[in-house]
Amino acid sequence: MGAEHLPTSEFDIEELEQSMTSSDPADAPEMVQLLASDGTLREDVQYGPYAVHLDGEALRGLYRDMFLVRRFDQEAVALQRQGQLVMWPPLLGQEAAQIGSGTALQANDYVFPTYREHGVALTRGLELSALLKLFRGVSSGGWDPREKNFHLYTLVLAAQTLHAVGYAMGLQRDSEDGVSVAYFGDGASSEGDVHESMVFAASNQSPVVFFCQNNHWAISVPTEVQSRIPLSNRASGYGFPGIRVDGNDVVAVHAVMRWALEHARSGRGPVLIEAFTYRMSAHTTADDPTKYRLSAEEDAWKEKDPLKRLERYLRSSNTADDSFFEQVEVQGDELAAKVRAEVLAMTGPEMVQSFNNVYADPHPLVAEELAWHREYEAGFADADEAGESN
Ligand SMILES: Cc1ncc(C[n+]2csc(CCOP(=O)(O)OP(=O)(O)O)c2C)c(N)n1
Ligand SMILES: [Mg+2]
Repeated sequence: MGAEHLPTSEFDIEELEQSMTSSDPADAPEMVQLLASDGTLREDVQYGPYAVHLDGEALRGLYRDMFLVRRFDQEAVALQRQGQLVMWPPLLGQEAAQIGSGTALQANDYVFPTYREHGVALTRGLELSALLKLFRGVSSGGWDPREKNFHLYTLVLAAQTLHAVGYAMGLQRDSEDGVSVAYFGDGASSEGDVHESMVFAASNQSPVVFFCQNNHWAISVPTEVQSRIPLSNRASGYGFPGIRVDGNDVVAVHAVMRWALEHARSGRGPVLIEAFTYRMSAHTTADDPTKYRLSAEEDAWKEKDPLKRLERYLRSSNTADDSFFEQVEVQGDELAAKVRAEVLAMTGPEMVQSFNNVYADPHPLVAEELAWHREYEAGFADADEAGESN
């Protein structure tokens, strides 16, 4: 076992990594990249045409969205640290994968997210503070999914991939035009639900895009443990296209997503996109990544920061100047202050609500338990009064 990996790890990561690199290089997917790390644009015959519509204003918009969701995420972490949220899954590092893909969607497309798709939520026009209701424990959802075609956050790994395919099959049967999009992680790719989803989607040639954010970690388990081959290669086993895209390149993600949506929308069936990115922060605020990964790895990915990369391009091409970046920072602080005020004003549901939600109709057992609970709570009222009189 490599010394750089935890002795508690059950896996020989070095051996796994070697077995991946020693497989036939012809099988290694090319990674689509349109904006190189140094901030220069690249030609791409297949996907380049899907990005030509991105003029200066659109590129500045992509940067603004990435900046705003990063600022929102930072505020959510602070709120959790101050005891205002129970926990929070940060998206730091995945802004390009989410903003690039979300901005390629049409209003009638339908998104089935995991619990980390804060950037996609922003592109759908959700009030970002609504995302925090679940994590403050005041709601089991937080928004009406039908308003923006953005389903509730799903914490049961990969369950939403089945929902997405079911929805896509419904679209086919209703002759509707939208595309269903299933977001999921590299870890979730090991779930049986993903396999079943892909089989059904392929068999039905359903209009669904599987968008896998390979952020390299499933809590403390590295991607090498989930798959011996690049994840995007799995698509060919199901019989549909799989594309690996540089997930920290917002332009490439946007272009590849547009291509995939067009493919699905035109009746040619599903597509798998693997957005190759990195979770720069902890899995959630309850996690400590220093226990299972090296800071050298984190530092290497910091160099590939999606915001810095686009900033380099915007500056070197004179598409944006200091005043633009200053303005975006002010907007970020305004958003953070708004979200903070909204969260602090959120109050929890009455306890009776939990009992009312058990069955559609009244039930004697629930009524009995509610009566017990009321009596139990009333016991504290006596204690409070006694406390006050002392
Ligand atoms: C069915 C199921 N098994 C286990 C878990 C516990 N769990 C929550 S997140 C997570 C890791 C998921 O990793 P990945 O799919 O890569 O997504 P990421 O968190 O990296 O975005 C696990 C194992 C769960 N929520 N659901
Ligand atoms: Mg992951």
